[in-house]
Amino acid sequence: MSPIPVMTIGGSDPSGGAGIQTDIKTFQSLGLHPISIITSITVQNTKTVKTIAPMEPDLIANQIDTIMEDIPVKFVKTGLLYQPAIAKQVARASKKYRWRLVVDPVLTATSGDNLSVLDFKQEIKKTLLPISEIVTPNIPEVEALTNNHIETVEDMKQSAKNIHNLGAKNIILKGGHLPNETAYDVLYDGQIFTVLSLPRIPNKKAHGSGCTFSALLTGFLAKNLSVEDAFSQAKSTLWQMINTGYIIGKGSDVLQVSSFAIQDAPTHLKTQAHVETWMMLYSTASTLSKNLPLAFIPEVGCNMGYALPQAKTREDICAIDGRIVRTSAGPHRSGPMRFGASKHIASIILAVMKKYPSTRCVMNIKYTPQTLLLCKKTGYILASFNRSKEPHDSSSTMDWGTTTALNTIDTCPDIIYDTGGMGKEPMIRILGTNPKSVMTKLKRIIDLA
Ligand code: PXL
Repeated sequence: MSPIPVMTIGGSDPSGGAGIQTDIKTFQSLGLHPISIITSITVQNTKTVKTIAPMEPDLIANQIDTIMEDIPVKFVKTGLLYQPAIAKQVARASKKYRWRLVVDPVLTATSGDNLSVLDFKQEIKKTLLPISEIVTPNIPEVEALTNNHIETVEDMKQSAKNIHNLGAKNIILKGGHLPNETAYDVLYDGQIFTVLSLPRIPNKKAHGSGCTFSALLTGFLAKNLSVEDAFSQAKSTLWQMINTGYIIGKGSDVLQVSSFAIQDAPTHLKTQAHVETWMMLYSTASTLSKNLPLAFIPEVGCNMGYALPQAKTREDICAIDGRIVRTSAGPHRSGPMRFGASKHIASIILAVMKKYPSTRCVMNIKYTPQTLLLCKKTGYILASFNRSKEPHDSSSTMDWGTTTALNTIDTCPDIIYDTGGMGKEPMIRILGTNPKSVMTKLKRIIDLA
């Protein structure tokens, strides 16, 4: 099946962080076919926008019509349009071709530079917002469009209503500019409000996040998600793109727009503790999946789990959804970090935490007699269990085995191992307070090998 074509109409950002360039990267990363109509050339780097040269509106219309003669585009996002005459051409085309339109009402850049001419705001209120499926203003933009002053989530809701009254079907108001620890975004569909929040990622001044967010939204709509689901996925994906963003110049960060960020986007980071747990596991598992020697990866794969403080259920434990597996190209992490992802690892951690609440992290490595010898050489405390002793009515081997091993000594071990059973691979498990301490223990074992 060929990829779905999705169109972006916006400005060129030669630094590659915002505008058409990030939209193309976003669509491509989602497996969609990017169509790009350039409305303007901006002269900018990661520090500043120097000038904007708009294209002739007729030339823009000609690009659009020529594409539409040929390619059946349904999903379109607009970014930097700059001039009323350009907005008019886009509105004309959207009506003619019955687009499902996402409008990012770009007025100013993150750097504070102006990205529209004076009467542009009035023009889009009149022609573009009334025909859009989703409008995605940020706080300064919605303040400019509504003349409201916004300080709270309640203010955001009121302004979303005001934009809805202009005719837009859905409004997603991005709250990132408010000075909160948590970034709240509000979706209003004319009836209900959906408020999503994720903790702010410290020390990131991301450029292009507005463009990328609306490109993600448009892409997820094209992939047949509902507005609400597209909103939620776009938000967590953008969060991960910021989280893994990088510095390429002397100014703002650039997002990491890639299929990896889309794959790894977190779900259900409900509290700051969830975020911290997820982030530490993510950074450790990313290192592991690059550097773990294949000889230490069991046949069933290697997993690492890290629990919230006071974890009580499997849902409180974050682990790799899938595992780190062996491939001929090296170790490969086959899925993202997710709370509730591993029943196996969760059973072990929960059993350990009942007795030693601060030991919240476990990973399993391949058992060989040699590796067990290395573990002993490190001076680590070892405990073990014997699968053949498990009672028939035991409900969880891992819970029983872990508890049994812990009961053989009166301190928390660094290692719990078992030598396997009928059809069961023997296994070594490294315990620690967090992913970093487990990594340190693993490294000492590897270094002895
Ligand atoms: O983020 C708004 C925006 C849109 N389009 C282009 C930009 C920017 C911000 O810098 O450069 C081309």
